[in-house]
Amino acid sequence: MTGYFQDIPAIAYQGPGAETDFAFRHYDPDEMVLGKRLEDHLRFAVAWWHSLAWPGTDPFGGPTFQRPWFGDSMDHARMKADAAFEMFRILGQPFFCFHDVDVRPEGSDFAENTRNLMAMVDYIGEKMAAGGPKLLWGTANLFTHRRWMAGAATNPAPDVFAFAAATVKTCLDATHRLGGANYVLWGGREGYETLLNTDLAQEAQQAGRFLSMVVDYKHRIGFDGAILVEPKPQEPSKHQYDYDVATVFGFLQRFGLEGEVRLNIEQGHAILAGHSFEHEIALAASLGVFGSVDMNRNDYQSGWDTDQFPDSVPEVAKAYYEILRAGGFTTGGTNFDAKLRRQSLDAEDLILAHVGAMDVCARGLKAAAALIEDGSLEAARAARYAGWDAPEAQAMLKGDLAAIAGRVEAEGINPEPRSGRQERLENLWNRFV
Ligand code: XLS
Ligand code: NI
Ligand code: NI
Repeated sequence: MTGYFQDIPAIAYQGPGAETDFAFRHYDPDEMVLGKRLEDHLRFAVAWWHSLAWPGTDPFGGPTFQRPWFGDSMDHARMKADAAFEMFRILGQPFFCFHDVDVRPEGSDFAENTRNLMAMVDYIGEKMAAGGPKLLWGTANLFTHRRWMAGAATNPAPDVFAFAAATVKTCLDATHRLGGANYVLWGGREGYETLLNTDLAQEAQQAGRFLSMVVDYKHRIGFDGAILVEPKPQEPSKHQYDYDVATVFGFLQRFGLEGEVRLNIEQGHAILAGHSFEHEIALAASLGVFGSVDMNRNDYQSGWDTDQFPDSVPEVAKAYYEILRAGGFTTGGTNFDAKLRRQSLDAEDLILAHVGAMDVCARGLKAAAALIEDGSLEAARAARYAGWDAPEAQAMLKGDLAAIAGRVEAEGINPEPRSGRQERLENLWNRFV
């Protein structure tokens, strides 16, 4: 016991009329929505890095947080894990996520990193077995240490590629041992600073080979979780190769990996790429590669991945609508890849940030589910495309331009434009959200 969260009660659902801040008002894990418990729809996860490892720095300022577990020893790492599971017990969320560097101290070489990681995997495994949450995903941090400054898989130096491959192997082993439901790759340094020193073709080959080896190793050890790539267009690199869903899908196809790898889509990354979160989710679903989400929000004026907790029900409702349309999460879930503001110093800030975000997501998902249940929106969408059910329309998709031209002339086809009814659908949407 660290005692860090000692004055904070376990959070329970008390309904919208709750009289304390330390309660869920909308997230009742057992509430049945579309025939499934809300907890099983949302599959919430806490991110170890932002909640337990991030010290409150920003590009101009040093650490503002003073957690008792900050330090470089195994004792600190164990205290951090103790605090993590105390936090998890208070929130009662079903999952967590971590990078290797979040849970272990940095060693002097690869062997020491691996020893530290595996010792922490044992320690965390015991806590999970004692009733803690499950692992939604594990990942390797291949972006903070100076060795990664020119990339990990796409580094011009083969030794850095080797160190990255070895590190991902151990992180896959760790994730497998902890029963992870997924393994994530986010390539913050897989991009470039300047074209003047960059060989794009070479770096793409390295990235393709690297991901293929990850998939091979997953099968070799019998890890049955999903491999997920997390797109982001820039930050920290200038131009990241996993730009957005469309770009990553093209990359997967190029290396024959589209049946093996799915996507972890983050709200703030979608915005940085000039898309909406729901666009990225809907596109991934339409391509059959939707995996999981990193839930957060950016400050819309800053142009930076500010990783704030979600606070807008209408925004998250649009995301959950696309997730529900796609059939809901399978291995994936809602990971709060979100951090406090650096003035939010207190233990209770960490808890209340998650409580609020979980309530926002619950309200959003329930609104989206009500719209699905109502069915009018999907009926309108289906009606808009209904013409394609006709045999002549289907034949056209197998036909050729000359045959179609003949039919247009013979039948005197001269289409009248029809309303897209956008405002009417927006009105419908707003009756639910
Ligand atoms: C950074 C990413 C990172 C990944 C995991 O922007 O969101 O947190 O989710 O490496
Ligand atoms: Ni991010
Ligand atoms: Ni993320």
